[in-house]
Amino acid sequence: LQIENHLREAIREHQFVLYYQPKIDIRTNVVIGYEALLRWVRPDGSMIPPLRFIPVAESTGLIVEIGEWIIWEACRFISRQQSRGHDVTISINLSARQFTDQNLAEVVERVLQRTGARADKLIFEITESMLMGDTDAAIAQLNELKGLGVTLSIDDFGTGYSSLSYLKRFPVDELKIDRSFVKDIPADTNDMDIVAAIIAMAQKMNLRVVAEGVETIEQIEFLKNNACYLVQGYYFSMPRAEQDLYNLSYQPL
Ligand code: G
Ligand code: G
Ligand code: MN
Ligand code: NA
Repeated sequence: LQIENHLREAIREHQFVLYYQPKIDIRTNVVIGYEALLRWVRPDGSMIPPLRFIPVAESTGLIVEIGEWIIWEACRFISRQQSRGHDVTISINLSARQFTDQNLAEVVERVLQRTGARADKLIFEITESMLMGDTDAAIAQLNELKGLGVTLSIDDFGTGYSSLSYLKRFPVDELKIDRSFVKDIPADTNDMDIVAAIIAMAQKMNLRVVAEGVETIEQIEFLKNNACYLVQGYYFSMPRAEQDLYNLSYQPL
């Protein structure tokens, strides 16, 4: 209950901020987009990691209100980037509660209209488990979102139970290979086989594929050799505050 009250206060007192992690095309080292990651900054300056409060926000339903703010903030970010002439995407993580919310598409449509953000620059990340329960409802929600022109992505791919053939039933555009399969490349040949297989199958299904948690040049070489060209990870950048994005040396400004 205490953290719940703190969360309400955090919403009221504007203590949430979005950090942004670049998504890079490793053929050119160009930043093609960012993933928005929520941060809670307490008045004393300390930062509370999302894993400590998102589960509470989810179980209390407060995530819907916080999530709506995230959508607004991310679209305002796109809009600012557009006016700088930066044609970048923004990826937003959706929680299960948000994804099942009947008003989600309506909210997204309104925010796109009001901010002038281009729908095709907005990507929603959902996890495999969110597609599992009520499959028909999930497909309906995905279709409603797709109808707005946004892009849909499966986050943490490989950690859930869905097969690629199962995924075929869902109108998604992108797979993000979970960091756990990337982190031990090239030491773990088993993980290398798994990642190569995911990339090959994603290509056959016409899905864009993104590798997460890339930290070393060896991992980048491996991904390039297997024709996965979109990556995120500490090798390029941790998630950063917006004002700290503009001095990244690899960004072609
Ligand atoms: O940087 P990192 O510690 O940000 O994120 C930890 C976890 O919290 C990740 O699984 C991430 O998906 C989740 N997370 C981060 N930001 C958000 C957000 O805006 N909404 C939701 N639902 N989850 C988020
Ligand atoms: O679950 P999701 O993929 O949305 O969350 C991404 C999480 O991974 C965030 O907590 C983010 O800070 C973290 N992250 C991003 N890149 C790296 C990386 O290269 N190494 C590690 N250890 N974590 C990363
Ligand atoms: Mn994510
Ligand atoms: Na992930």
